Amino acid sequence: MTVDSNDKGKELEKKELGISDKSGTNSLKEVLQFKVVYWGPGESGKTTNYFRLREKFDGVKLNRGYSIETTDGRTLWQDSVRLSFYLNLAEIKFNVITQIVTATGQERFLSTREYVLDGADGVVFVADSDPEKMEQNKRSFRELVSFTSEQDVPFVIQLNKRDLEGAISVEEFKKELGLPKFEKYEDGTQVVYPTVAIEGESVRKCFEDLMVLVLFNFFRE
Ligand SMILES: Nc1nc2c(ncn2[C@@H]2O[C@H](COP(=O)(O)OP(=O)(O)OP(=O)(O)O)[C@@H](O)[C@H]2O)c(=O)[nH]1
Ligand SMILES: [Mg+2]
Repeated sequence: MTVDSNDKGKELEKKELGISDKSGTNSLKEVLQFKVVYWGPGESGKTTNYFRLREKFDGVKLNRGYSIETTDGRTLWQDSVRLSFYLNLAEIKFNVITQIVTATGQERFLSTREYVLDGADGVVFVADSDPEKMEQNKRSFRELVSFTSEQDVPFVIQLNKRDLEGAISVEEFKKELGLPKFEKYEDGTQVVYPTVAIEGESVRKCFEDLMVLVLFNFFRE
């Protein structure tokens, strides 16, 4: 390479790296950006939800996403991926970028959970259908309510592992958590979303319904 072309190369590099003081034509105002957190007790299926969503929205992924786990498959820090999609609501098409993260359910990492929840625009609470996990479900739910009530963050409740033998009934679960007996709220969202995350059952529906709540909340503010 000659000295000359090397210099030219440097000039080009400088130009490409410079940050223009004019904003681009692609105004950020046209894109709505949100963060959705999967929350719940240890091993209720948050990471499984995350993997199924990543598969279902494979075509709209902005990055590959990551999943940080301990050697025994528990979430150590968080899983995270960003999706870019259109959300259709009342015949209006919204251009949306959503970051999806899962919190760790492990008690000893409570401080990381608060961090993961920071800036959340919506939460999917993933509960476990195992009757023996009811105390953990309740504790985790209380924790979530205390975090979200201050910030008015919308959430939906998912009752996962419906395939388990001896799974708690939806009615009993609602009673334990102090939820209303009816099936749906006036806005059409379900009080509880029964899912089988390992099979991907109802995972997408639950996420989409939350996104609608997130969008409503955004325009209400
Ligand atoms: N039977 C059954 N098992 C499930 C279901 N969803 C997840 N699991 C299993 O439950 C275990 C825990 O799932 P994860 O998705 O890792 O749970 P997590 O909530 O991310 O757990 P932490 O990150 O440790 O808090 C795994 O063995 C999953 O295969 C389900 O719908 N049915
Ligand atoms: Mg996990």
